[in-house]
Amino acid sequence: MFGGLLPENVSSFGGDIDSVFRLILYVVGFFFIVAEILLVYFAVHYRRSRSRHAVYSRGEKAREAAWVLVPAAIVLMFDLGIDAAGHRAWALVKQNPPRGEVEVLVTAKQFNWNFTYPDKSGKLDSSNSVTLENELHVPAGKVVRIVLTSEDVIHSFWVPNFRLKQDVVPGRKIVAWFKVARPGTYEIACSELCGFGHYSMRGEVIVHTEAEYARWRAEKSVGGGATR
Ligand SMILES: [Cu+2]
Repeated sequence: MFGGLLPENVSSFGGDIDSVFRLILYVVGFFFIVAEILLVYFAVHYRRSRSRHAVYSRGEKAREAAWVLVPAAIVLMFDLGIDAAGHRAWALVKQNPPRGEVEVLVTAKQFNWNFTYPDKSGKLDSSNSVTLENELHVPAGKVVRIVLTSEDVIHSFWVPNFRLKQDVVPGRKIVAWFKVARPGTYEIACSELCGFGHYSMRGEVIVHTEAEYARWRAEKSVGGGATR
């Protein structure tokens, strides 16, 4: 249904996010079509005509209220259904991040993404840790845990192909994660208007095969255990 409309999903939880998108599209789409059909029907059916005159109706309070309350209750039921489905996806993606097999510190600043890797002894914040600009290298098939922080304003870390979007807030360290099965290069964008260079705040996630990633780590002196 979304073929071609959304960027290809490559992350482990992307399918769950897409099913929430689809559910919302179906529910909202259904009510949109019903409302538009009724709108046109009423406009045509009750148009001004010589043979019929307008009537003054005092109405009945209960019946009038029912016309509002019954549809409101129906819409609320659908809404709760969307909430329940959304909550399942939310819990999976945001609430209990799995233990990371690779950990990277992401520092956003106007208008770059800095990715810091642990040094040989596994420390993320030492003077030997390795920092790359706008390039996030990760292995395929592993849980990658990213810790997001900002040096200046609020940014938002967005990888459309992963269905991952997380605000990056100065003064806070927010954890996010992803797991991607297929090697490839995927675009990172900032999705929070953060200043005049916001449009240029982009980077790339390069998902390597495990062997390639090990080579890359050796080359860059990135530490942190076999994968972490
Ligand atoms: Cu930004």
